[in-house]
Order: sequence, then structure tokens, then C-alpha cells
Amino acid sequence: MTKEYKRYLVTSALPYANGPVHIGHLAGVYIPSDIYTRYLRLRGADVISVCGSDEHGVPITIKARKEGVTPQQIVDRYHAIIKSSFERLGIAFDIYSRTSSPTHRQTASDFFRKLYDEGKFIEKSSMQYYDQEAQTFLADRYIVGSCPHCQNDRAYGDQCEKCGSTLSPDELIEPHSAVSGSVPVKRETKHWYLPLDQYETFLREWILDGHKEWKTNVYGQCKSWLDMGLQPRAVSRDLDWGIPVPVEGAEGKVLYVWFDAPIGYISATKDLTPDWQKYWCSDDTKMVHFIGKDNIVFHCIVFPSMLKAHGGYVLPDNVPANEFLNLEGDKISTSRNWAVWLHEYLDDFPGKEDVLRYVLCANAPETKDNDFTWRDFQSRNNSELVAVLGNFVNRALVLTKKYYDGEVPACGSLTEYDRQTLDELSQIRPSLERNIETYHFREALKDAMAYARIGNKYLADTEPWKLIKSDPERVKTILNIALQITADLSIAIEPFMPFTAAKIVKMLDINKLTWNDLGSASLVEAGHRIGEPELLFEKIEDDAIQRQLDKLEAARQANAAAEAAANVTEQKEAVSFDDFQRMDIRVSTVLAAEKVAKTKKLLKLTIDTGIDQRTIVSGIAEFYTPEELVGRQILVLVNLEPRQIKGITSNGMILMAQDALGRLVLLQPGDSVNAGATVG
Ligand code: B3M
Ligand code: ZN
Repeated sequence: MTKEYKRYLVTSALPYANGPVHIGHLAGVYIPSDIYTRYLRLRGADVISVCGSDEHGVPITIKARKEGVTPQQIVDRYHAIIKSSFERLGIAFDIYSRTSSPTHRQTASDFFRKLYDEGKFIEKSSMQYYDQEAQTFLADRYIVGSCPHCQNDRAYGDQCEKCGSTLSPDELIEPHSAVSGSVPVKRETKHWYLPLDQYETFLREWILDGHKEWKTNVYGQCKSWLDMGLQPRAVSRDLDWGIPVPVEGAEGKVLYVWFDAPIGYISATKDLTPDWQKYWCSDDTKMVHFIGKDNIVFHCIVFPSMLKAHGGYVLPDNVPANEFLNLEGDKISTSRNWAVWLHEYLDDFPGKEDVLRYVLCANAPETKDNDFTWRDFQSRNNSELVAVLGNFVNRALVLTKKYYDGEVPACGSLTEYDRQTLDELSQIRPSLERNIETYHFREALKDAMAYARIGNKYLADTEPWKLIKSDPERVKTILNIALQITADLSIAIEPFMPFTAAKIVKMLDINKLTWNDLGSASLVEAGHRIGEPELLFEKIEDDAIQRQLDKLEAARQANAAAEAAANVTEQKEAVSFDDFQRMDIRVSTVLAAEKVAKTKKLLKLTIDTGIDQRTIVSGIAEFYTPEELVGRQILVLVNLEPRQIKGITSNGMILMAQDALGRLVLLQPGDSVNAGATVG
């Protein structure tokens, strides 16, 4: 059943203000929501797009604790970074608010109070984990332990990031406090619960029967939640950061972040317009939530139940959640710094906002997790944006400039090939619209780019640069058509690449067109004089890509080092002093070194132990070249029984340090001493 809607309310997941935004957030949520909103605006629809920073919850307080600053300092810092980086990327929210705003505090508080007064909550005391050292209850990310499903030993009290399951602190194996590291005790505490089980029938009818058109990943997750049976969910927490629970006897308790955050969509709308009820409280508003897949349950099950309990608010018409974007084959991770941060991208690639928008949409994880690689970024820029879109627009404009001093030539009679081309073009718009309206943005982008592909082919096939001598009249028609396609492009790509669309409008020197103009016969009139052509895109060279890969490599190494430091092996059993003294360790000098044939790891060393010259085979070839070793002083256990290695008698052992990742480092005396000096 398709419903007639009068207006649109587009929401985008509120990013936690505990770090900057990265490409995973963009591809999953903000690029799709921006495309959708821009399209609707171009159509002249009554649409608002709201977002803001999610400034409560444990992710914020943990970050503050780690840095030794207040939660307020954390959210102020990241709210500013996130807000400005969204603006710079052209994400055109009507408002980017924050959940620490007074409007939000009041709205969330009133929402809770209404449900409380109407008896919609269950009040319940239970035993919960408590950190005696830090004197705090341990909910959500304050508690870590092993995941019961995948054995990941760093699962949180609310979720395992490795296997994606939703958890409660009681499910964690060997739980310990993320604050102090100590083993928690259980203590009694009172909380308010939303009895989700009471909303099951409503949710089943509304989603399982009423929204079969939702994306399969979203519908499937909802179905499995509903089939498992819903439980009452706590909507308060024992924390000192958040919105106080607005009832008597609730000192030290705040609203659970997932209770207040979605209400943030309502408060943001209030901050935007006094007319907010027009959007929230009418049945003919189409509300769409853009989110990532880890937020599905909150937007499809919990928030709708809250809205239902409250009454008077519109429910989402769709929740087109995306899967995750990986980076160079690995999961994006804020804590491991494995990410491309938006604000850094904008600094590193000035003027290339649309390139990122394009690549993230072309590669969006719409139906499965996807991978972002810098090589793919480079090749999409060079072979699609530069070679197709940029090349076509540039040719159309430069030739017009060259042949007609920028005056748009008139269209003469059409050839069969012209008609075919125009016919092909006319088929794009319905498909493009259908794809955007059904949230298939990758396909939609292909449609928009089809104007450029067809245009590019049209010029390549008709070769006006050759015809200009033999058939100048024909060239006028060709370029007229090419300019109409260029104008179409300025409309069709606007939702995806707004900066490029604006450049085209400026170069054509026309007024900005609206969606209804797309495909119209004469978008640029004959006789109109176009502006100055400039290049839309430039080639991205290998060195720019290499710099980004180097940055990631540095992060990888820092992670490996941190991991190695965390994985120090345990101390071995005690040995007697006599046992130790039986080992004869000498300072020795490497005289010669060569690789052992047909092996990867082995070097054959000739060394001077001070006692004699001898041969030792050592497994260090992956870490040192023979040249690096000759002349070095090293430490050698000289009375180790000789061993045969690859047919060579190895007479002793070179002492080395080995870290948890298996990296070997030679030990050598701090100052130079004679070969043969004893060690002990
Ligand atoms: N702050 C969670 C997230 O970034 C989140 C979304 C809230 S939307 C109401 O995954
Ligand atoms: Zn797990």
C-alpha cells in the first residue's frame, strides 16, 4: 500500500561526540541521507533533514576519563569538529543540533515524565555489577569481558563489536570493570523499564505485516528480534552524565542514552522551526531514519515503541539501514585509529569533496559489507570522474567556446543517431527517480552518470572536431545537444555531487535548474553565452595515494606495537644460580654472513667468539640482511650442544629479543668490548 505523503522528515543517526566522523559513518548514513534530501528539495518537496551530536552515554564519559578532561570538554570539542566537517563536505542538514541543548533536555525529560505519569514503565530493583574501587555501577561500555557467542575477550556490556551481538552485562564471561580493571561485585539498584513485550503485537503488525518493503537486512533483524520475544528494557542508568531522571528519589540516575538520543530528532526539529509539530504530529509526514546496521533495533523496535507509548507522533515509513564499510580489508575502528577521518580528508584533498562523496556512494555498503581502498578511490576518480564526467563537460564547453565564442549554437535537424541518443537519455530519469525513492543510491548514481557516459560517447562518435571543417552546420546541432546534456547533468548529479553541479551551472552561466527541468528540450537557449570553462576534476597521482597508505601503515604499526606491549609473555619457572652459571655466553663478532640456500629465514654466520672462529645458523634472515650483520658485536651462547640445521653444523646460539609478534632484535653490548668477554 503506498501512502500519499505531504511532507518529509529525514533523520540521520546522531553521531556520538566522542570522536570525529569517518568514511564508514559517511557511506552508511550521511551520504545516503544527503542524496535523498537534496533530491527531494530539488523536486520542491516540503522536506527537512535533521541531525545533531549524541552527547550522552558511556562512550563520552570513557573518552573523558581516558584524557583526564570533563565530558563537557569532550563533547564541545567533537561537536565542533563534526559539525564543521559535515558542512565542508556539503552535507546539507537543515539543522545540526546537539543533545546537550536545553530544548533537548526539556523534551526528553517531558517525554519520560509523560510515560512515567501514565504508568507506562515498570519500576524494578535488581542486582547489577558495581565497581567498588571506582564507586560506580558498571553498565554498557563500563564493563568488559568475553563474548559468550564468539569468545572475543574485549566484548562490552552492551555489545560485542566482533560478532555484532547485543549483550547485557550478565552475559559477559569473566567480567571486569573498564574503569579500574577490577572484578566487580553485585549491588542492588532501582531502574525504570519500558516493557517492550507489551508492544510486540503492535510491532509485528506494523513491521512484519505492514512494511514488507523494508530492506531485507532491516526486516530480517526485526523479525528475528520479534521471534526471539522482547523483554522489558531499562531506560535509566546510574551515571552522573546525562539527563537526570525527572522523578522523586532518582538521585544519581540519568536517562539511558538510547532513550534520550532518538528523542533528539524531535528536539532538533523544535530547534529548527516553531512549526515542528507539522512534521512530527501529522500522519501525512513521511519519516525516514538513515542509520547504520548496529542501530536497527533502536530505530525499529525501541524508539517506535516509545513513540507508540507516548502517542501523537508519526512512525518511520522506512529505515534504510546500511551495512558496514571496511577500510583496506579491515574493520574501521576509532580506538585503533583505523579510519579515514573526514576532517583529515578535507585537509588532505582540498576541493575534492565530491570525489569522496562519489566514491562512497558508488561503493556504499547497501546490501553487504564493502571495502574502501585508496586504489579504488584513485581509479574511480581517474577513470570515471576525470575521464567520463569531466572530459565530457569540458569538451562540450571548450568546443562551444572555441567555435562560437561561447554562444550556444542552434539545434538543426536531427539525425537518426541523434534521435537514438535522445531516446536513450529520456529513459534515465524514471529509473533514477525510482532508485532514489527506493534507497538504491548506488544504482541511482549510475543512472546520473549515464548522462555523462552517453554524452561522452555521443561526442566521441560524432567527432565534431573533425566535422567542423567539412560540415559546420552539423557541428552546431551536435554541440547544442551536448550542452543540453551538460545542463541535465547539473540537475542529475546535484544530489550526489553538489559542488560539481554548482560548477557546471556557473560555467553554463544559467540559473540553477530544478528536478522538473531534467530532460526538458531546451535547457540552454540558442544564443545564450556560456561562462568560462574550467576543469571539473583532476587526476589523482600515485604519490597522494601513497601518503594515505603510509598513514594507515603507521597506524597499523602503532597498533601492533601496542598489542605487543599488551601481550608480554609470563615469567618462566625459577632456575638456580648454578643452572644459570652453566651457560657460557660470550661477546662475539660477526665475520661473515650469507643466506642458507632454499630457506627464507636462515642465515649462516661465521663468528669470532674470542675462543675460536665457528659457524652458527640463525633464523634472523627476515629481520637482518647479511650486509647489516658483518662487523657487529653480538652475544652468543657458546656451549649449546652443536645441532645440524639444513646440513650445516651450528655451533652455538645468538641471543635475541623477540616480541609478541615474533619480531627478532639482536642484542649487543652497550659499549664495545673484546670478543670473548664473558656475560653473566
Ligand atoms: N549515537 C550510535 C552510533 O553512532 C548513535 C546513534 C544515535 S541515533 C538516535 O552508533
Ligand atoms: Zn562476539
